Amino acid sequence: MARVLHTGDTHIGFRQYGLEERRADFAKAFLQIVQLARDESVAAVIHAGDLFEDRTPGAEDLLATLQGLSALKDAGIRFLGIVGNHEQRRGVQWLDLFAELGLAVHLRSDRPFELEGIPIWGLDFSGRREITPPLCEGGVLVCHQLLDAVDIDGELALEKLVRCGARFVLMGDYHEYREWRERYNNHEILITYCGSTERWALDETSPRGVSIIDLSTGRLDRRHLETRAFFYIRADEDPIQRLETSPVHGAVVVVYLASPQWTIAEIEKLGYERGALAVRIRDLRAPTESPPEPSLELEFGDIERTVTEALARKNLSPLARELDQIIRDLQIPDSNVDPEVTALLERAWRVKA
Ligand SMILES: [Mn+2]
Repeated sequence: MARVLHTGDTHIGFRQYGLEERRADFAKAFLQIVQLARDESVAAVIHAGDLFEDRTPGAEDLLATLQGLSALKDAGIRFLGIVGNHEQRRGVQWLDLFAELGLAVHLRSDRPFELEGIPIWGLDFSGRREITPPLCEGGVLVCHQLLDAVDIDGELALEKLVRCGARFVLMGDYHEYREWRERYNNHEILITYCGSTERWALDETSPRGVSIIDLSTGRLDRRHLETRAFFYIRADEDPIQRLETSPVHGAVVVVYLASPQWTIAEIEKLGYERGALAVRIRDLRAPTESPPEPSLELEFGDIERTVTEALARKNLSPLARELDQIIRDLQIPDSNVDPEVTALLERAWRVKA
């Protein structure tokens, strides 16, 4: 009886809102999953890509990852993974490094890995429009792509995926948990997204979790993850009153602001006074002729941090953030910025907000 834990989109190393606390949160969520896998005595953790936020995780991110992978190995639990768009490199992948250390298996599309007699194929993220899943007769396929069933711009058709012959398709890339049961050639096929493990974007409002899947019976159970509190204030609520009467200490406060009755500055100020970790305003008000309101959060002295925080407030697309990262990375010589940016654009032809 092979039970596996399906996770993905852990985005370790994401310094969300320019905060070290958030960076630590993403690593903590991964270690929580490791503990869960041990408690559940699963045969394997299947990671469907975007283990890291980008191609260049820091030493503390790698340390936490190695600690997690070692703890799995000590418990006799396999870590089977594929490469997502966020961490994908041109040459050797981080996953290959972990495989070399005996801590992971990089699943392949040309030959399956056998887990208790069940063949498991993997397909790394591909930026090509025409994706042909391998034939996975009676087994498991792990991939990191956007299905047309969740996004009209999705590059992979659900209908086409069903024909790969797998009994289970375990997916990453889309950050919400989804599950479809389809029939093909008189077999049931389970296609599922596990969802991200920490809130990577403000609109990821539902609770985060992972899936425990029994590959013999097809049963899927969700397990809840304890993640950073996000406190949402709707556009039809009074943000000042809500902040004054709610426990927001340590939380990320997200305010949808539709009324000109309040200023961004006063909401931010109150949120921080109440001990919020971060205050994020989604300004839904109609743009006016007046210049944009200045924000409280201006710090001088550390220009790099100031720029990072200013950019973090911009709701930039992942692609824009990656571009910024390449341009500001002191380890990339100026002469390499051009080819690095070109390579990034070639790879990331699709942009998700
Ligand atoms: Mn992702």
